[in-house]
Amino acid sequence: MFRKILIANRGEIALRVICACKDLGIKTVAVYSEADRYSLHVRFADEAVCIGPAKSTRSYLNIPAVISAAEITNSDAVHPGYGFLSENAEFAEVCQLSGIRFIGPRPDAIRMMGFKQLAREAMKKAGIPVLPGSPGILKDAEEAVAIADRVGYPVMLKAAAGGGGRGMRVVYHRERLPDLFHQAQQEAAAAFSCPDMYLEKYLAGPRHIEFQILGDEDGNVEVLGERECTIQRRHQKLLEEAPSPSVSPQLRREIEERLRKAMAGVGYTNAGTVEFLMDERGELYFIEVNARVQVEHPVTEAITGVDIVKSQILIAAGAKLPDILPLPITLRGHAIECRINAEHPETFIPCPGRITGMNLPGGTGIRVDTAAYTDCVISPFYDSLVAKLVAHGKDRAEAIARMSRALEMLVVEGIYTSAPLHQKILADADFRAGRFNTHYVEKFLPDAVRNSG
Ligand code: MV4
Repeated sequence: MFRKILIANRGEIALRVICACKDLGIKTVAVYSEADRYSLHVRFADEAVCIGPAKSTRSYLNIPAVISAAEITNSDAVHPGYGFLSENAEFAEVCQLSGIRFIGPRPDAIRMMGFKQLAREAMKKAGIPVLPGSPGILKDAEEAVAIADRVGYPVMLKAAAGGGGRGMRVVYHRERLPDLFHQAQQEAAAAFSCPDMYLEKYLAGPRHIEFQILGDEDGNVEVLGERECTIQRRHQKLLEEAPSPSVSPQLRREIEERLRKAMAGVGYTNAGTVEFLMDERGELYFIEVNARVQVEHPVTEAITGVDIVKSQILIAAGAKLPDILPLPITLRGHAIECRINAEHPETFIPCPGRITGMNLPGGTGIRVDTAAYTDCVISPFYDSLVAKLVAHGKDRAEAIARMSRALEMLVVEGIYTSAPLHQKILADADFRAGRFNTHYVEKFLPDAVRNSG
């Protein structure tokens, strides 16, 4: 087992990893930027190393700085959290070459999942349903037109190295395709240093559903059910739940069975998330794999009783899934997460600043993951997540009731937060009935904002 783990992250996820390490009796090393000197991950880790200025490219994304911190502290392993270096195959490689265990998938698996078209081909070959589209990377705009004619419009052009919505274009008309192809290609080249594009049939107003995977180095893969992540705006998830109100036990069993084989087939290890889109008919189509622990992992922890971060650490240390998981995995009740962001309630523009006073809710069925405290500063340099409220209940109605109660008892003074929007969503009849798609949040926004956004 590891003696000491360096956490290459900040905020609530750094604290989350520290908690898992403390539970396992493992020493922790925090790294921090000059802006994070007074952050809780620095305070609660056993050791802390400053790795550079506030700008993340010079600190949390600075591979030599992170590796040096691991070396001078004699750390056995690095946990990357989410974001920053978590899906950087080169970083994972440098860790291994420096004799530091990277707590995540192997570099080649991270690389494959980063090339979305490669992942798509591999999943298709393994029997996972994908949307009709190009068989590989598009050679040029002419080939794109030929394939789009076959697939039928609308189609979506996607950057092979993309993700999070950048380098994507929806194409409704044949005549517009060459132009949009070149636009998307240029955006992709600028953003990811890779102009490769592929295309898929476009699904209008889908639901976004993702399955949680754990794999060990013996080739065992387990699926911990799915999360419903449809409630989002501009590719920022706002509220997630597990299980999805629109996945039947039969569909879950079917997808889980295929995913176990497919992910074992590509030799996937550690934690990962397989994302799907669901159409109006309730069919699921693979879109991409996230090779990291995700922000919304606590809803899966609530309904499975599995500590996902602890599992990541044990897997990286060589543990086998049958020895660390309560198999077979069973789902208990329903969980909801609300991401409380520092942002203006109407424009969704980040509103960093000092929190002058706060009360965090608790009580039966409530978990709060946060690194915020009274007098802390939500920095403009990083994401605007202030806290994750997680409610667990025997069913969806009880989880909703507990979340509403938690939101009422949440106080954050000195900054604006998204909490009022969450209250509106939880009170909405469509949300309560499970009637929503990816366009759902737009209806809560004032017309002026909706039109300009
Ligand atoms: C799509 C799609 C419709 N059809 N692919 C957005 C981010 C990236 N991970 C994939 N995304 C989408 N891919 C096809 N073929 C619609 C989206 C999409 C979306 C997906 C999930 C959640 C929110 C979304 C918001 C806009 C677009």
